Amino acid sequence: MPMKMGFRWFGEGNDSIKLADIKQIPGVSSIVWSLHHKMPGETWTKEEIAKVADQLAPYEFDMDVVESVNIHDDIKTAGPGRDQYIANYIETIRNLSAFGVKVICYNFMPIFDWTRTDLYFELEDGSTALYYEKAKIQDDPKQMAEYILSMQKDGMTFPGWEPGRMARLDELFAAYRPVSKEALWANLIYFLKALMPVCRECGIKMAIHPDDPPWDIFGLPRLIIDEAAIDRLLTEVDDPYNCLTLCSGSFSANPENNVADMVRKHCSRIAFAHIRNVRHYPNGDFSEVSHRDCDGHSGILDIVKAYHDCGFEGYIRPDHGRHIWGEQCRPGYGLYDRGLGIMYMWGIWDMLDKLKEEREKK
Ligand code: CS2
Ligand code: MN
Repeated sequence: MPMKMGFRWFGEGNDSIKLADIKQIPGVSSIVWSLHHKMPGETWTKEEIAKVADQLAPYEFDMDVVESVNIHDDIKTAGPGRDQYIANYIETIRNLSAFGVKVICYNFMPIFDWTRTDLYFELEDGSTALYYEKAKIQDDPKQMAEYILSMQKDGMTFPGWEPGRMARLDELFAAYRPVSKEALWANLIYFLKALMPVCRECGIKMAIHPDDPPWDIFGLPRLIIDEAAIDRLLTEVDDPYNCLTLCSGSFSANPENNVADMVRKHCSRIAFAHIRNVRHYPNGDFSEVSHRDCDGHSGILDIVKAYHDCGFEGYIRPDHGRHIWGEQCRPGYGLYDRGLGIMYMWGIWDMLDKLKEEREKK
């Protein structure tokens, strides 16, 4: 069985892209979905999940991968509501399993999800892409949050950037102030240990997404940033249902991280692969670029080859793409460049299959 190709879709009314268009990208079998109107901590009901199942059914897409069921700040800070929110999460897992969900991608980033300073940075070919300018992420988180929120158009939500939460930034920073990196680790492990028995029973893998970018920002500790962190996470909760969403773009924003090595070392615990290419600038800034290996520094060829060598059978998706051909879409999530990314991945994969077959014939 080969890897299973997915495409992230933000849901009816929350995405400019139609399922019928995704259907025309070769080889996509999974829609990577979520209930984007739910606040972190709320239980997802079977009725709400059933609506998405009904939308996907005519296209024969599976709903095996959810990205994300976001985690309430009380779970991350060990706040007063922690156990109640964990109980809600468990109920959501049970409800998802009734629809055959196999993987939940989530992250444990404090306050902010992915962080960028320019969502439409112009590349030399006239396309635009997400950009991170180190100097701008130093002192004023509010300015950065305001910028990101100002980019939300047509009532579409940005996961992890709920306006309700962003309006409470002072309160949130105060809640995280006593939470050291070690305390955050302890809270993550507590959460996962509480979930594992239910995950085993339901056949659902928890697949953590790395912190993006993989370093502390605005004094907030970030955990899933390198090889040592992966080792720690997989050892402290050594369970086949405690898995990774290995995001090549997130990890490779730090040039010290070698994503292909991570794949080779941890393939059996990677439930979900995000493929994205990043270009580094000498001052530590980075931009996102096309999936083509030579356009960036992430090592896309090595990474895809590592998955192939390991016989990866999990789910994979192109992560962010550029904005090309005048497409009006959510930042990073257009149809065209992600479609190109998929064809690039299949190109590598199919050729590796063919070479393997030829070798075996000899
Ligand atoms: C995305 C994330 O930036 C990225 O790489 O894939 O926003 C991802 O969706 C979340 O962190 C998952 O919880
Ligand atoms: Mn990602």
